Order: sequence, then C-alpha cells, then structure tokens
Amino acid sequence: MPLPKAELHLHIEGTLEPELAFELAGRNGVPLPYAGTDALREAYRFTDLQSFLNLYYELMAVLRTEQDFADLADAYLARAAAQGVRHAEIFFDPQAHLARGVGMDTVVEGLWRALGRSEEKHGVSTRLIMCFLRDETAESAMRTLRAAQPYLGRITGVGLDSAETGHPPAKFREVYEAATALGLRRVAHAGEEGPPEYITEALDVLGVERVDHGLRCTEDPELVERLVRDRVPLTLCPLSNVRLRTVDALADHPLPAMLDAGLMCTVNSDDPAYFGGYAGDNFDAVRDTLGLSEERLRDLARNSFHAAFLDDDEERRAR
Ligand code: ES4
Ligand code: ZN
Repeated sequence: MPLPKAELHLHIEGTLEPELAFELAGRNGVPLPYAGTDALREAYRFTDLQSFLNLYYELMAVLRTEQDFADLADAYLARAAAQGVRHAEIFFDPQAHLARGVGMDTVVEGLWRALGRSEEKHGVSTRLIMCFLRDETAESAMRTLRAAQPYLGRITGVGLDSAETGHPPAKFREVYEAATALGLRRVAHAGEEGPPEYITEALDVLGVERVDHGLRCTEDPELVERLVRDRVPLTLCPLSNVRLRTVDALADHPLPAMLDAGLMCTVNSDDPAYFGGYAGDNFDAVRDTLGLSEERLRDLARNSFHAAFLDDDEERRAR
C-alpha cells in the first residue's frame, strides 16, 4: 500500500501523456509534428524551464473540448490514486487556453466533469487553483481573474507560474489583492529558477500561503529562518528539478538538508508526464536516492495534508 499523501503542486496540462496527446490530436484533427509517441518522448530532453515550457504550450493544442479536459483530469486522478494520493490541489493555466480560442467555460466545466466525480470514483478529493502566466502582463492576469468570476464556486485559489526569471511576483500585486478580496487562497511559484528575493516578495507583496518550489531559499539563511519560524509550506518537485536542471542530479537535491533545517517541505510531481513520475514516483525516488527514512517520508506525507487547503475534518478524513 503506497503512503497516503496529498499532491499540492500539479499542473493538469503537465499530465498529458504522449498516448493521450495522440488520441486527442486524432479526435480533434490537430496535427502534431511528431511521428509517434516514441518520437514525442524523444523531445523530452529539456535544458531549462523555458525549453520545457515551449513543448508544454505546443502540446496543449490538442485540448479543445470539455471532454478533452475531463479525460485529461480523469486519467491523472486514476494514476494519482494508484500512487496513494488522497487529495489533489490541481493547477490549470486558463490564459494558455484562452489564447487558443478555448473558453474558460470549456476548461472549468471540462475539468469539473472529472473532479466532481473524483471522490466517488477514485477516492481523491480535489481543489482547483487557477494560475496566472507570469510572462504575460498583469492586465491579462486581471482580465483572466474577471473571466473566472462565474466559476469561483469551483476555484479555491490562484497561483503564478511559467517563465520566472525577469518576472518578479510584485508585477501581480493588484491581481492578488483582487483575488484576496474575492476570497481566494494564494500560492505562487518562486525560487525555482528565480532568486530567493522572489520568495520574499511572494510572501510580502502577494501574501502567499505556500511557496511552489521555493528551492532557492537555501541561498538565504535569513529567509530560511523566516520560513521555518512561520511554518511556510514549500511544494518541492524533485524529479522536475532534475529534468529542468535546477539541480545537477537527484543525489544532490537539498531536500534532506531542508528537512534538517526544519522547513515544512512537501514532495510533489509538477508535470508528471514530462518529468518521469507521479507523486508516488517522486516519493520512491527521494527514498531510494536520498536515503530518506520511513519516518521522514511519513513526515513529508503529514506535511502535505497539513499544508493542503482542507478544513480540519476534511484533513482527518483524507489521511
Ligand atoms: C511549470 Cl515546472 C513549472 N514551472 C513554472 N511554470 C510551470 N508551468 C507548468 N510547469
Ligand atoms: Zn510547477
């Protein structure tokens, strides 16, 4: 039995496996410039975040209908459940779809078709977190927030993703203020490729309750002290860091040192179809390669439920 855990850092578009990409491409008549699934997998040799994002946005072209989004989410939830995920907080990137002429209604209704049945079908409770693309303008993010307003009953929070360098969190101050006023929870990617200052800014300017990645906090001892003191959860993604070369090798990942420092770490999969593994695969990898004890793994699983946007009753039931 895999360890029960919550997944807190998961881009639904990053769960698009090559087989489903080709199936949807066929169904929708969308040409893909790859001979087949093997040739597509061959393209998964990333050198950094941007080289991954280029393929990630390209492949989204196959997602066109509500049923496509439902099939995508249902396939993820089945895989997650098989690896012990009991609760999943799922990111989606509406701007990437709106830009292709796919409406907010298609995306949210489609995802909901799968999420609404997930507890019953997969035993996985869910939340949706709408991410803003930080390499787009703040005005575009604000328009996206307005477009999502009819769906706020289904959206728990907002996040910030895509190319980090040169796009500091403060660019989105007003958008996060507006999201807060609408009762939305707040997270942001920070310190993945960007400097530790972006983590501080995400906390101080955006008021985030969790930091996605947060890996580079280790470069700033005062920031580490603050994150420990305030028990700010970090949603680490070890296999993602290796594939995007944010760390040289999994054996060099700072997770053990971060746990030793008292940081509230969680382990997640980010874009599992692209980075070689779902949540349980990430747990297995850190156990096998970093030598984390069973007790440490249980701490990570406990942290994941603690850091989730669940109320106390829901948290008890999920674990
Ligand atoms: C992402 Cl790994 C990562 N970083 C930033 N933005 C993203 N969107 C999807 N995956
Ligand atoms: Zn991410």
